Amino acid sequence: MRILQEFQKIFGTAPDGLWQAPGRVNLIGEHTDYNKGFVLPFAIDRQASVALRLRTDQRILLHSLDSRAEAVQTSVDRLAEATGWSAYVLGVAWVLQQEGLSLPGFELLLDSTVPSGAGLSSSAAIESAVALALNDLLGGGLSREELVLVGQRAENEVVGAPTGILDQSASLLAAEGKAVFLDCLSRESRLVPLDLPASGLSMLVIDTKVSHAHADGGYADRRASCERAAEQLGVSSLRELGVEQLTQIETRLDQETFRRVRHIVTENARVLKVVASLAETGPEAIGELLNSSHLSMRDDFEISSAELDLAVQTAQQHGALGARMTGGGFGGSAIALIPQHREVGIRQALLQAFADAGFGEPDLFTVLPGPGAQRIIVPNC
Ligand code: GAF
Repeated sequence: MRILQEFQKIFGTAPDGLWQAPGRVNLIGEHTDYNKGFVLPFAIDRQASVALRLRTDQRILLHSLDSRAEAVQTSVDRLAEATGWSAYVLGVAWVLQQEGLSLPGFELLLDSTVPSGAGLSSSAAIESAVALALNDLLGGGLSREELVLVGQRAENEVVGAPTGILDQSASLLAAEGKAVFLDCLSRESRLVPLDLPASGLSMLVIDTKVSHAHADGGYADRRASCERAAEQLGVSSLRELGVEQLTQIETRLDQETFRRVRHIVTENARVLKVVASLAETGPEAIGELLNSSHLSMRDDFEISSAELDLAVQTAQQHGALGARMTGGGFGGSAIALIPQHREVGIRQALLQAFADAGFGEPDLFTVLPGPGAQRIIVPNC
């Protein structure tokens, strides 16, 4: 494997091991995680790979096979100063240190096939791979659920993005052919079968190439708005509110805040409906729920973009069963649930629509629900 050969070249020795953690597509349940609601992501068959070797001193050396990511040299007493791509690695190391793990220096090489800025959790993939690696090598004994919180804390406190537990949960708790149904209040999760090929379906990702970052203002603004609304309504989180209460809630909030709340409340209900439909009928039954989720994000939560709306609309018009933007929004990717035999036509239509609108060419690829984070067993590691 290239990462192992390159590790040997850079550090002059083999790593202690190799770990992989996937990016994710969120099937449905957007911005519901930090509102203690429901989410239904699945891991995609693209991942961050991390080769890592512990050192006997305090030095930390980080390299990436991505030529845009500069090598970083630091030490275990300077973890919280991390910036750029190294924050995802060093942030996790910092959290583990804060939680009492005695951390030696280490050498790390990263290789990722999750596109960054595409709303597919490239950062959580790195955090999850590093968390699993350090926990394994240092005998941390943390469960996967605990590692989810380590990744989230790294993201919140070192990277500076006020995100929830969706992305790390998808990366660490996923399984092949399954989606992860997660209750963000109890933190209980259950794997839900998602066999797209058996229904003659594919999941097409439309990466608009309009980059997004959760440390930017929009994400934090939506989170703050939800928290203010919960306070105003006297509930500990928006999870406590049901669709039947919306009419009564409307009179107590300003119009914009009400629309934010309506997105969260209806999105939670949609997640539950998707889980029920998958069990009763299968993925062919969830298209309309994906479509209404997108409208709710476009009109109520206002986190879509012209490119995402065009992607969704074009896919719908050319035979998708359903489509929606996925992830935090303000750019990134949309997903479209499509009959396999319509894939060629839908791809052509998307490329044409983007060109006609004067937008940059989107990246189009299909994904399958893949395995969660794991240690890859390789000889001599
Ligand atoms: C991003 C965040 F990291 C998640 O926690 C979640 O809030 C998501 O946006 C929106 O559903 O991926």
